[in-house]
Amino acid sequence: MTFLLRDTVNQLKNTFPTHSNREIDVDEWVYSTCGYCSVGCGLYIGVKDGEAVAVEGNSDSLVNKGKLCIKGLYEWKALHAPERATSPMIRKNGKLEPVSWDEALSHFVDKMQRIIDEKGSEGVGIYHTGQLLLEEYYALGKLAKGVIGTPNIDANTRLCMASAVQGYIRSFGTDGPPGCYEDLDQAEVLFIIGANPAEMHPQLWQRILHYRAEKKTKIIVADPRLTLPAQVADLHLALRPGTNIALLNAMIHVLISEGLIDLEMIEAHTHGFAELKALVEDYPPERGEELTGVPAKRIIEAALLFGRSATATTLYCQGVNQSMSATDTATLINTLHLISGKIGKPGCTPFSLTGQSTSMSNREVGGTTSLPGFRNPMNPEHRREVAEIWKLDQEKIPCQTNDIMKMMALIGEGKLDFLWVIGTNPVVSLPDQRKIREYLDRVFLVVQDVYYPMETAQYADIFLPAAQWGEKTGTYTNLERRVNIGYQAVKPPGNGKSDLIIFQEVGKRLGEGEAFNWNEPEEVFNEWKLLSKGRPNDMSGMTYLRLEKEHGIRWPCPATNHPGTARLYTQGIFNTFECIAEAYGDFNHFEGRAKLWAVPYQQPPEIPDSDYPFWLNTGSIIEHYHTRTKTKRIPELNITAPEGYVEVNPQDAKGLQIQDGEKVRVVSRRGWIEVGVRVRNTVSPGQVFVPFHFGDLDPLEAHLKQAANHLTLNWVDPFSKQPMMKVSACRIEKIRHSIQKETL
Ligand SMILES: Nc1nc2c(c(=O)[nH]1)N[C@H]1C(S)=C(S)[C@@H](COP(=O)(O)OP(=O)(O)OC[C@H]3O[C@@H](n4cnc5c(=O)[nH]c(N)nc54)[C@H](O)[C@@H]3O)O[C@H]1N2
Ligand SMILES: Nc1nc2c(c(=O)[nH]1)N[C@H]1C(S)=C(S)[C@@H](COP(=O)(O)OP(=O)(O)OC[C@H]3O[C@@H](n4cnc5c(=O)[nH]c(N)nc54)[C@H](O)[C@@H]3O)O[C@H]1N2
Ligand code: SF4
Ligand SMILES: [Mo]
Repeated sequence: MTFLLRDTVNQLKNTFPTHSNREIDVDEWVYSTCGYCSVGCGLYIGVKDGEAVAVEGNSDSLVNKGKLCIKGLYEWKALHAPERATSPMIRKNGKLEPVSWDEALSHFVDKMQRIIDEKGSEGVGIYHTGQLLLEEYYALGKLAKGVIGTPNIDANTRLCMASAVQGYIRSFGTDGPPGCYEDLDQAEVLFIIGANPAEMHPQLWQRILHYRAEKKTKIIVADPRLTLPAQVADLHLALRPGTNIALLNAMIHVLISEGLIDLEMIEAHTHGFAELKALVEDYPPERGEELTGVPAKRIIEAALLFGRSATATTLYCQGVNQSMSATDTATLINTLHLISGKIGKPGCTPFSLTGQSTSMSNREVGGTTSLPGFRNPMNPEHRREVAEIWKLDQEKIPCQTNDIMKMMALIGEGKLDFLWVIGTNPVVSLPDQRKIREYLDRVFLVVQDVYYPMETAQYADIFLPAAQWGEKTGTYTNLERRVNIGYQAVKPPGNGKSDLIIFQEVGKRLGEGEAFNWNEPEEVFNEWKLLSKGRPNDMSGMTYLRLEKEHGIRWPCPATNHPGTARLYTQGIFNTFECIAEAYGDFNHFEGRAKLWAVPYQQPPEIPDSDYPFWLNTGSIIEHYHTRTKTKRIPELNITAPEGYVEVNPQDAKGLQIQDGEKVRVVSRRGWIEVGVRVRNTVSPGQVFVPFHFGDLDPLEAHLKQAANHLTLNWVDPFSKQPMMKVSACRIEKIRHSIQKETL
């Protein structure tokens, strides 16, 4: 128990509101938005003699009211690291050598053009991120789909939000979280399934705790681990990994049998109730218990708490999106809210927690599967509208795009020869690393990042140094659809250029100078606004000035005197009209009704057995952000978690005869890692948890073998193509005949 307490204290300390920085001597405070998580905290960057020296929370921000978590507070330090990339590089004689921008981009475009001539545009792939600015995704989408015309474009949002997006589309016709932060304040019940906001969305969690103290909000947490939210919840449902569907079906069974549903809503605004009712008849709470391991009486208690409350909001994140039946789970969460009438009104919404600071922006402007404005790439009218504003050839725009795991397979098959990786680090973050590294070795690779060295650059043929957060101007959409602005505070080091400028230069070199001829980021925003007009995510009433003055505006905002929109679907009219919907599917014919999905439980493709007896769960911790390119360089963050580790339950540690701090080997069917053990009762017996942040190809860490994704499964959700990183099987091996080093 002592360890649990120590962790809890650390976590609380880390999420504590910041003190004021205003006494720091600066020349200027520049209005901006946090570049880490999707909560979207408003802040100012303090600049002294042209350098960032501090960050201060924006006390007028409606999101965070001046508070920041420890990551946001120290974000300015990420700009200063000695490993900031300052020059383009080309691999010569096996080594990346500095070259001019002209040489790097000429080589880049020549090589790309040669591959297009040989294999068609399908020979080229682009894999980007959730961490650029809206304007940059817009420009990149235009370049990839309107100029290059490749179907091979995807982003790390595939690993993150793809299932939530597909869930929204399949339930409501288009993407977009229906609710807003006020719903968290007002809900009588918060159902947190597969999310750990205390560590991952810290200021949102502070807000939840604040209103809970006032309003006695009841909290239900469904998570296999005893996370901080689970520790303070009224009800913790410690379900077996991969069993979300079984839990939700059993809860819906109780709601229907107890009559805790909204028949008026169901009849007037939805389709598919009969199928749902028939399916959940097979999921009485006792069957729920059998499949999930959660006692039937707890499942009933959770359903009654949810069903009897006047208002309830469900928060979910990677424990849904990266778990078994991910898209189905997202649709079932939407279904739960639809049948209970808990949507489109205060305190009531299904709410996907987005991950990165601008992954919503990427979704909005069509950076991956869709076209700008949540348009359907299969719909000829939507394609025509986009091509018209782009002034580019409609025929080039791909009807369908490939996800990153498919792109990797195409490299393996010799069909994709050129890959441009922008703002993501797949050599740490993609599953089944052995194969990923083989593929990256084979392909002609361009890496565009802000640090060098970094893991993926080990495989690069060309490296392009980019400007990062604080060094460029543009917009960020947070997880409640609030668009905010961040202004450039300082210059990028050396010869670094903003991603936007790099995309413009590539567009010009490909002969489409006119289409990329913007002088300022706001000109890009203005072009995008034309495409957003009349769409569900209409931003045509926004200007940079308004965004700053009003501390962000939530879409839709169709006119310059429109205040923005707190909640979607308040009239029960959904976007399932064929002319609006973001994809084709049977829901297209529902003419404004939402679709209720009936989905059976399916067992994960890999479960523990005698060779690999433990459930392997991977995820994030508060100290680090993703692959740590920023956070490992910030001592205040790195100090409590400098190396990879595995959490093991005390009972299992005893059985395996391993001690806290001992280094062990964690082995799966795909690979192994060697990391220190943290003996914790935050994980249940039979389960282990490995944070995915740690890599092993940065020269500083090359002696370690610690990337969780050596272990994970290459298995994607059939609808969203999102890899399932939360559920697989492993074993723990004691390392014998070696000196045990205390790493923790
Ligand atoms: N400090 C920090 N904050 C971050 C990030 C970061 O790297 N560091 N990343 C940001 C990004 S991009 C993202 S996507 C979010 C991620 O935020 P979260 O999704 O909240 O974090 P995870 O740790 O990935 O997973 C959440 C929980 O899902 C649980 N889980 C695993 N399997 C299952 C299951 O089958 N069912 C259920 N119900 N639960 C399960 C895990 O035990 C874990 O506690 O955080 C964002 N915020
Ligand atoms: N096993 C397992 N794997 C996971 C997860 C998990 O829970 N378990 N979580 C997944 C999730 S939710 C996510 S979101 C992914 C994240 O995985 P990645 O996208 O690989 O993680 P990051 O470290 O954020 O990579 C961003 C890169 O962009 C660089 N960068 C930062 N700002 C800029 C910029 O402005 N321009 C450019 N060009 N580069 C920039 C950074 O230095 C960094 O190298 O990992 C996924 N992988
Ligand atoms: S909660 Fe998220 S947005 Fe706010 S300061 Fe922390 S990392 Fe940044
Ligand atoms: Mo994410």
